[in-house]
Amino acid sequence: MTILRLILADQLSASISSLHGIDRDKDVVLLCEVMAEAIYVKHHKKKIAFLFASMRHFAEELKEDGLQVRYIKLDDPDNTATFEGEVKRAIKACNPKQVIVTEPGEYRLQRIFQSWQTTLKVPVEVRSDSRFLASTDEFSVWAKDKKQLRMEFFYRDMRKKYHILMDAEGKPEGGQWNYDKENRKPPQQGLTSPKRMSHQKSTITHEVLQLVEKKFADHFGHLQPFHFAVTRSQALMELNHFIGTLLPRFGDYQDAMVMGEPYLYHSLISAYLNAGLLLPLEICQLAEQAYRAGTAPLNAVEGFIRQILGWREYIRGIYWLHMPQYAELNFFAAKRQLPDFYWTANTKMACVAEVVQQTEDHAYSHHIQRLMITGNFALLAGINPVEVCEWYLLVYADAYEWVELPNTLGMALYGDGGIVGSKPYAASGKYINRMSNYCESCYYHVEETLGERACPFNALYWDFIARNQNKLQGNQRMPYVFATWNKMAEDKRNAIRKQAALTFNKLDNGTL
Ligand code: FAD
Ligand code: DLZ
Ligand code: SF4
Repeated sequence: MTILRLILADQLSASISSLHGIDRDKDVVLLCEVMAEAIYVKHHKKKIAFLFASMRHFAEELKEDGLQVRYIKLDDPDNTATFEGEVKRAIKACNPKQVIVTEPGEYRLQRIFQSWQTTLKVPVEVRSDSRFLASTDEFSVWAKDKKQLRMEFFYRDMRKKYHILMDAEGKPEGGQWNYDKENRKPPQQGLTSPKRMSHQKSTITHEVLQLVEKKFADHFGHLQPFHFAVTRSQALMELNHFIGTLLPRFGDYQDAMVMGEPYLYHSLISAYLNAGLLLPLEICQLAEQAYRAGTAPLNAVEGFIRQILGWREYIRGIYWLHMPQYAELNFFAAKRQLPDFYWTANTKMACVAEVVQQTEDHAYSHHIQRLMITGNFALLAGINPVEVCEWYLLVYADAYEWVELPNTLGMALYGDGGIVGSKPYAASGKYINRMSNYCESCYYHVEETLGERACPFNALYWDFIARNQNKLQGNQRMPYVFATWNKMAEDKRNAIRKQAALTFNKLDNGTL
């Protein structure tokens, strides 16, 4: 008898566990474009187009491979708009003895799948997602009894487990686990990056672009130009281009930000990796091969591998370890509304305007832009984490809650009180000026803390420190900051706090 195998938009891997043991003659694979998933947060137009085009191409590949596929398009007249409705319709049409699905990347959907055990008339098997390099059980075992869950130690275990960048004696390649000290260079004058790929659009992709234009016109973001890879072979081209051309300088400019250069030496693979078009181990192994072949230096290769083998797996572990309570955390009790300029880029702060504009154009910004520009501003200004997290979830093509939430709530906002980060990533304009050329063209003056044209990040930084001194007092990594604040003359401290109040006024009346 038939088994119905449901595949979600971020499960587009031929090796996905829900397809293990498939009977090509009897079983039916279901993929469905459903309105509920596109609008529960109003995803960026490019993100929806990327996912629908990738789903349709993946379905074609499964069919070419001899599998029976039931593909439901968004504008199918009978489309019920939800996963549950589509699974019920498929059960009616195919009469399966069982439904199999791989665990989703969001707690919200896990709950829905669990409810199917009672609401559907056939048994449902939810399989673990073997594409990740650490299972959620493995992560829980690692986390057990640890006071602090530091990524670095988890990462070392993962290096050993997968024999990545290890020498013959079982020691880390080059003698060190982490080469970050050699990375993070400020951008040199005139730093640009090589031209990035653009993929030819198939009839399928053109159809999807028309559909998205028509149905999601009011969503954030520009749909055109659309350069995304939408098949595994195109995603592999992106990966190979990165490894061959950009990886050697990845480490050096990992944290750099340059006006008009959204990508620099970043890989741009997160959307493909998270959707399943690429797999984490193959990426790490390819990067390692580049090091062994002498085409990329160790600092770049180690830094890149750490992001995938370390950070990505660690972040997922944190999500499943702490959900559902995690999403409710708000360590600083931050409650200010998300400013309009997160949608319009209409602010005199050149750094924020640039990152929001780029996000609107590409559904992408790189890590330091997410962390130290839009994230840092939200942290300093005390923006409500729920609103910030929703913004990050919908604007980026690579965002699913398992990866977006711990990065935003934990890393950027310190809203989890230190589960992910050992201290808040709060920074004044000085850091932004060191790592970017944004300040050169800004209305505000980065060296100034007081006055009409003083960089807003400066007063907001000290105001954040002063506001939260009690909450952060016990933090081992912050005494120097508090000592500096407390040593300042009282009139200077008062002036800074007054400047911060004026900045908040401007924020509230839309003139910042
Ligand atoms: P590169 O800089 O080339 O890095 C290589 C790969 O490492 C990435 O493709 C990604 O798969 C992985 N990686 C790097 N850092 C992280 C990290 N902290 N967590 C997980 N994976 C990581 N990443 C997402 O994939 N989805 C998100 O929704 C997301 N939201 C974020 C929100 C905030 C506030 C912050 C600070 C970071 C977020 N990240 C997220 C992590 C990181 O910013 C992106 O993975 C990265 O910018 C993607 O671009 P890239 O592929 O060019 O990455
Ligand atoms: C993000 C998204 C969107 C926009 N649309 C769909 C869809 O139509 N069908 C689908 O299977 N998945 C979609 N997704 C992804 C889900 O909302 C969800 O984030 C992931 O499947 C979690 O694993
Ligand atoms: Fe951003 Fe301040 Fe620099 Fe302007 S001066 S770009 S607001 S850091």
